[in-house]
Amino acid sequence: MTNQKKTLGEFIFENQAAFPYSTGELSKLINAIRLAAKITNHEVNKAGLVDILGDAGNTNIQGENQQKLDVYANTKFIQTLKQRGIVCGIASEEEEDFIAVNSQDGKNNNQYVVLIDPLDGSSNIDVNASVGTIFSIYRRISPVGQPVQLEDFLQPGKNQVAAGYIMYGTSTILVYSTGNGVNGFTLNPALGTFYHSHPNMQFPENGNIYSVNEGNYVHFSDGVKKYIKYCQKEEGDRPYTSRYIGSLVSDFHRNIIKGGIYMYPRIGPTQKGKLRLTYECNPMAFLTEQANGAASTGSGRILDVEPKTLHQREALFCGNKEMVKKLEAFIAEKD
Ligand code: P6P
Repeated sequence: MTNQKKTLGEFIFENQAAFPYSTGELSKLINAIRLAAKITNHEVNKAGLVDILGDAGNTNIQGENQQKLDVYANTKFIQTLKQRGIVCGIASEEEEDFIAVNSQDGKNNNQYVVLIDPLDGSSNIDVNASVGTIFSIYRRISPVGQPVQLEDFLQPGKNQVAAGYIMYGTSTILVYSTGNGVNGFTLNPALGTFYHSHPNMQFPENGNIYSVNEGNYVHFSDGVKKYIKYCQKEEGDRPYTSRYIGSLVSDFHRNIIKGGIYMYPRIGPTQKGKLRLTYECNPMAFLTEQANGAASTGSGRILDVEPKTLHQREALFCGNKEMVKKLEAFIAEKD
């Protein structure tokens, strides 16, 4: 079956040809991500067999226990991206500050910055649930030399030139967009090749799945609570189905295929979000809009938010346009 489908390499080449002005740098960058995905996949898939499971014995800058695979994925993606001489800087959930990448000529006029969550949902590793890598790519704003955090890394999500994720699940799939729709590529592990398995991914017209950690219900705002009750009410096409894996990439991937909304509202007395704006919310919001969906903070477009710090948190509601619109209406009415 796979021999009837294009490989990722063929897809990248054909799409690069569509942009004669492009220097092919972005294609090289996607190829670097493809390589890092294969390397990480190999480790994730055998995590149960070698002593790479469990706690790496230290915590990341978020104060979260770093799982060994988190550290491994972070190292591999940074190494691979550095080697290709295309990026001038890399920011990661696992690194307090961004990493400047010097080019061989020492001038560092590489044109892209990449922000990654190397292994999102890693608390699922020990229970063998799917996890993922999320990436976000921008053109640098500063002219040359060392990248500048404010200018280059804290751009609004609408400036992204590409974004995507790799989901390490029952199969390994790379889903990404360079601003011309969303496409998915499934890895044939026997050949080590990604095949174009999901052309032109779009949220279905109607969605009937809602994904939220209802254990936090008491901490949600009145508008979010009202929307959840709306999802559960027996009326018209409802009640909707509740599905929540606790892995953003996995919940998102199911919803883009079957139709639904993913919600991580602000919670607790400080009403802060959990997800990070720059390398979780923004890339998923870019993909959402490219797949004819909507991505909101609850009161505005995620991609319009001007980031203030590298690891700042934000609420995320993304999925079918109609579902997100309905949620925003409840928030506007109630909050
Ligand atoms: P909770 C994983 O830690 C993550 O960042 C997302 O992948 C996931 O959707 C969410 O947090 C799960 O958080 O609080 O429901 O366990």
